[in-house]
Amino acid sequence: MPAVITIGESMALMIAEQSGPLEFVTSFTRKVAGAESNVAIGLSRLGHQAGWISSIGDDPFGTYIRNTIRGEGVDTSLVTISPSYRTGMMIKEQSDIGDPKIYYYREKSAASHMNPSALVDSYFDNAKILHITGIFPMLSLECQETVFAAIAIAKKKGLLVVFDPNIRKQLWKGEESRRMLLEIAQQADIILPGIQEAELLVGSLDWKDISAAFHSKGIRFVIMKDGATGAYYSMTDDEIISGYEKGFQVKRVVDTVGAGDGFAVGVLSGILEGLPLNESVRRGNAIGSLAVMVKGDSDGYPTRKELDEYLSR
Ligand code: KDG
Repeated sequence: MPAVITIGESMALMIAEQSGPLEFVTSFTRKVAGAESNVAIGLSRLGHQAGWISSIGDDPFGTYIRNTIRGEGVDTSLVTISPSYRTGMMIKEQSDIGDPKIYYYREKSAASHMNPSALVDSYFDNAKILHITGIFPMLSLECQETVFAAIAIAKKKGLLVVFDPNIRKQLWKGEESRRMLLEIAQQADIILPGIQEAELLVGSLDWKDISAAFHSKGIRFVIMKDGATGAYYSMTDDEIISGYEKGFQVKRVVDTVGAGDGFAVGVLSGILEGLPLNESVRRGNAIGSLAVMVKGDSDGYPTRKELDEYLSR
């Protein structure tokens, strides 16, 4: 039974082998993309039991995704194969300046048609954490309902609810999206936004004010990513404990996609292992930095041995 449960869509990821506009690209590398399965994979590499709830199409990409994620040791027993819808796809352009452009082919995907019937109460029995991102509930109303139903089960069973807003421009519907993400955030124990995401959700403020705004909504832990620079953290107990953990410098950034999920892996694994918050955040920074040095979302996530070596350099 998993210690951490995630729910979301994963897609076949095609990474362009040449830089520049896609119309001139002739070869691609195939990988798996999906914020929630990234987190499950990262935790599994560190030896934690993680479960990923999803739906895939009855097609070769669906099989590839499920087998890859399962091969990483993630529990996929609640991944259904849809008879009616396909597996989503994502294409990544390569750019020599800045982050790559992303193209989604995910409308009408199997995962975007999931509904609360995908959830099994007893699956949550021995779990400690439910990890939700803002991507999945943006896909459809049914996905939104699935997220709220999962949170309700998690709360009933005493799990910590972790929410990473993971705002995606292509899925964003303005005020409607903001309201919905805030509604999820209000039910979370821990929120992991990037600074710009936090500003979008609660207004442009200084980080302490942003944390206070989230705390006033009942969120106990606010951990805010500041890119390569580091991350702020703030925790309400009897009093507020807050601080900043500096990021890890890397020689060359190849691709930042997947770094936020790597950060979540560090924080969540730290919490599961009872580390103090600042050490969990430091671990998040470490895994985020390992993720940006390679192309695939999760290829840079470390095993336990690799993490220990990296942290003790
Ligand atoms: O966090 C990484 C994800 O953005 C990427 O794997 C793709 O899940 C994805 C999405 O929906 O954009």
